[in-house]
Amino acid sequence: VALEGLELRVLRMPLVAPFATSFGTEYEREVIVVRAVTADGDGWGEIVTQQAPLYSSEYTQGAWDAALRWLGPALLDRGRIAPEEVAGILEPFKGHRMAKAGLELAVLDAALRSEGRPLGAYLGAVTDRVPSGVSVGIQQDPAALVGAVAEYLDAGYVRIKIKIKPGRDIADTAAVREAFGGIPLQVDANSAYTLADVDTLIELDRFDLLLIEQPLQEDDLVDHAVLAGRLRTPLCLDESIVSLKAAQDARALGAASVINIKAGRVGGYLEAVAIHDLCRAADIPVWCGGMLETGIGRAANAALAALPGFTLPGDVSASDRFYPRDIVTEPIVLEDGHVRVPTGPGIGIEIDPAALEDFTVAREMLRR
Ligand code: OSB
Ligand code: MG
Repeated sequence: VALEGLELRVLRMPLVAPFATSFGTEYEREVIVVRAVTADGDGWGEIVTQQAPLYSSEYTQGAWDAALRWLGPALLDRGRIAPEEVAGILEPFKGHRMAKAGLELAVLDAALRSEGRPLGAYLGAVTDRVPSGVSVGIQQDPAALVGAVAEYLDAGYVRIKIKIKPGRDIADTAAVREAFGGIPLQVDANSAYTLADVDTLIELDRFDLLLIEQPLQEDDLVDHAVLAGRLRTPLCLDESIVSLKAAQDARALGAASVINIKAGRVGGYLEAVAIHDLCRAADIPVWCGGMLETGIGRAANAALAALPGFTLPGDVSASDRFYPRDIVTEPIVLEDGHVRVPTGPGIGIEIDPAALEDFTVAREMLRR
């Protein structure tokens, strides 16, 4: 596409309820929406950073600065670019993978829209709908957690993931297991533990979990490999898998038997597909993670999750799991426990301009 401009907006979107993890509680979603302005029309992307660098080192104002100061200008300098060239152009700039991913997605959406081609078909989707799991935040107490999980099961979610942290692990998991029996259940620690907690983590083995997600720090690949050797429950990495190379290293070390793929975390949907391909060849099951995406990223994640290696249900939930009001005209909905893979050109969404405007708190336009 002939890239003419990049418009970036910081949005603050109200959440239906606060979302608590081991690293903190979010009361509203702060996110960056990218519009790629091209000679052939617009494309949309989303930078999935959060307000503070608590999940990873990236955060909204950092991504905003990197995108406006370095990444955006590098893309605009090129003029005509293909989506497949974006990662290479941005490669000299270290890190800032979420910012890169959001920019790449906007260019990709613009390019595919201009060709009338859906993102799913482009990425290699093999199904028209994907099973939908839900990530449930830490609640007031285990009883409240059981109440929250009951509502999601009633809504039809086919897999439950609960967030855990030291002191809120065994009893929470036990309460959900006791209340709902053998439902597909997994836990996510968001790197809240160390190897010193191995006894607690081994206790989780008795709950027959699908997996334990990211118990240790992002850069603790070797410790994860040690831990994997002590656990019966499959160990899944999220934060640690920042790139295809990290996935290769995790595989070589035996640090993960399952991988959560998030396009934002790894620098884009194309890198995400490369990780999918590696894992598929290596028989490592993958699933599609989420970052509380708006309808833009949510629709794109549904397309990614339709690739054949995504054999576990992802955190690809309906818009109303997080948002009373989404910024797309057709919010993502749950149908029989599944989310439909969009079939329209590009990501397959249309932006609701009024909603976008209402949530915008900052706006910058870069032009060629
Ligand atoms: O670790 O998967 C995570 C949300 C924000 C940051 C990290 C994570 C999450 C989630 C929610 O678990 C996933 C979603 O439904 O978007
Ligand atoms: Mg996670």
